[in-house]
Amino acid sequence: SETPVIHERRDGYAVITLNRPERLNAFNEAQHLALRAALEACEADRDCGAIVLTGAGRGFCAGQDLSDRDPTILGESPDLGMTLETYYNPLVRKLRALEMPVICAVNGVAAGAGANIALACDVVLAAKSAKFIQAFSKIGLIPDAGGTYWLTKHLGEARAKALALTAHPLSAEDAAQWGLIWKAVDDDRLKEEATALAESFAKGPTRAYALTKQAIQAATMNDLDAQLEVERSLQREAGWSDDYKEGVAAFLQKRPADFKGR
Ligand code: T3D
Repeated sequence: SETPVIHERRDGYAVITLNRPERLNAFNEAQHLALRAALEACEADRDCGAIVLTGAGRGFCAGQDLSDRDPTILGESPDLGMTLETYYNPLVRKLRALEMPVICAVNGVAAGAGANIALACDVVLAAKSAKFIQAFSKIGLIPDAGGTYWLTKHLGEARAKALALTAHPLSAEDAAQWGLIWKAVDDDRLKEEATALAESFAKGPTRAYALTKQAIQAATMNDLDAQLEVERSLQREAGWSDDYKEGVAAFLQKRPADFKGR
């Protein structure tokens, strides 16, 4: 296909579609660079209140494009530490650092780094037919793109290790039931649900969303005392926003709030 990532700007939010369907949207360099550019454009766009990340065709993303790692062509072993440092790690960090919520609409199989990039997003919806596969062990690698972190944090060591060691395909419904993702939805409802969520985030108190995202991410590293401090300082900031004043006024006046994102 002509362009490895499609970036559509809609009313208040963006939809970013991985677009190498013939390879199940596996990542090559061009797709990495196009995704990075799309995310940076969203970051620079003050009126972009949410992002939906999804895949074209029957898959979400099959991880690294292994045709670029063919040992019979490459000869010597590639430095995978370098490719993580150059492509996957900055992508995961960007998804976590973006102020707007990133909704992942997992439309089909999510394998290897494809699964873990989905898990790096803030709210993950998956089509019931989708599967999450920590495919790495099948080719002699370890989970990357944050996989060892997401699996262990969300599921605990027992399930994390079994998924990583066996490459067992986890259904969307099990992923939701296990607490790895937000929810599994009927295939024909996925796009609608993801965009409805993006629309509602776009109309919401976007500054509060950014602070919420920051606070919850900090919680994974903090003890309660430290986290109470984080809440104190971020809530102080939220309390100074116009949206907070509007939210309280609207509540008291029994009308819908009209948030401005500041
Ligand atoms: O290298 C580094 O920089 C380090 C970073 C590593 C990160 C990683 O992600 S490593 C893990 C890489 N990914 C995998 O190992 C997954 C490989 N794919 C699969 O196991 C299967 O394709 C799936 C389980 C995802 C889906 O299976 P299925 O049966 O639904 O589809 P398929 O027939 O296998 O795939 C359809 C086509 O996509 C097929 O091409 P063809 O035969 O029609 O021409 C297949 O080769 C291609 N494809 C799927 N995944 C990849 C791929 N081509 C290149 N790379 C892929 N990862």
